[in-house]
Amino acid sequence: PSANWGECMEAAVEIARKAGQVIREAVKHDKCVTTKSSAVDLVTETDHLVENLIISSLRAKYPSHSFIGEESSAAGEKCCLTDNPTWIIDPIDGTCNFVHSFPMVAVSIGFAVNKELEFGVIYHCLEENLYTARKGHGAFCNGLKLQVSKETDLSKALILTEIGAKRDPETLKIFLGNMERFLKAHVHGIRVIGSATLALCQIAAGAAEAYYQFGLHCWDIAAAAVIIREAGGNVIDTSGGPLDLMSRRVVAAGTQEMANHIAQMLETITYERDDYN
Ligand code: LIP
Repeated sequence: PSANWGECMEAAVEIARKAGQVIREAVKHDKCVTTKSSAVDLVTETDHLVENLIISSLRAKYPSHSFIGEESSAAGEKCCLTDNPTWIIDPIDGTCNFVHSFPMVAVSIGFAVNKELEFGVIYHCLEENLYTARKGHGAFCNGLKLQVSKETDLSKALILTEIGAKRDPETLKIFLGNMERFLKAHVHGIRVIGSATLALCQIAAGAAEAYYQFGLHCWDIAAAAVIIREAGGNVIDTSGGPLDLMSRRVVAAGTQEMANHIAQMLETITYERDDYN
C-alpha cells in the first residue's frame, strides 16, 4: 500500500504550487486581516481561500482521507490524528509576514498514515523554492538533495526559533530567558524569521544548526519533520523524548547531540495541546 503515497505526494506538490500562485498574486494587494487566539495571531481571507482550495481539491481525489487544516481547526473542527490517512495543512505559514509582504511565506502539506508521517511538501511560494521529502527517499529543494549540518558544538550553532502567539508577561519571561541562556552560551546567533516551516527547512538544508519552539501547531511541524529527518536530522520533543505532533513544542537539529543539548537548556512554556478536545 505504501506505493500509493507517492501518487498522493504528487497531488500535494501540484496543489501546493497552485496555492502558491494564489498567494503570490494576493500578496500584491490589500489584505483583509482579522485575529484568532490573540491580537498577534493573524488570519486573512487568503488563508481561508487557500485552505479551501487545497482541501477541496485533495478531498475530491481522496474522499476517504482525513484532513487537519489550520483554519478549519480555528473554525472549531476537531484536530485529531487517527490511523486513517491524514493530510495536515497550513495554507499560509507566516501569515504575519504575508500581511507585511515580508517574503518568508509558505504552504505546508504533511501526510500521515497510522499516525506515522509519510511525506512533506513545503512551498516557499514567494521565492519559488519547493521542499519535498518522502519517508525513505531523501529530502530535496527544487530537486537538489538536502543535508543537515553535522555540528555538535553549541557555541558554533546558528539557532532559529519563533515567538508564538502568547505574549503575557510570564510567557515572555520564559521565552526571553531561554534566548538569554543560548546567548550566554555564546551561540553564533539566533534568528526569528516568522515562519516555523521555513525555519525548519533551513535546518534540513544545513543553513542553521537547530530550531526550537513552544506554541507551534501540528500543521507547522508535520511536513517539516519528514523533510528534516530525510535530510539526516533529528526532530524531538522539548523534553528530549520522541516528537509528539500534537504537543505544540519541538526541537529540531542536524545532530542528536545538538538536539539534546538544546532540549536540556529549555524552560517549558505551556500551551494547550492541539488535540485537547
Ligand atoms: C505561525 C508561524 C510562526 C509561529 C507561530 C504560528 P501561521 O503560523 O508562522 O512562525 O511562531 O507559532 O504557528 O499562523 O502564520 O500559519
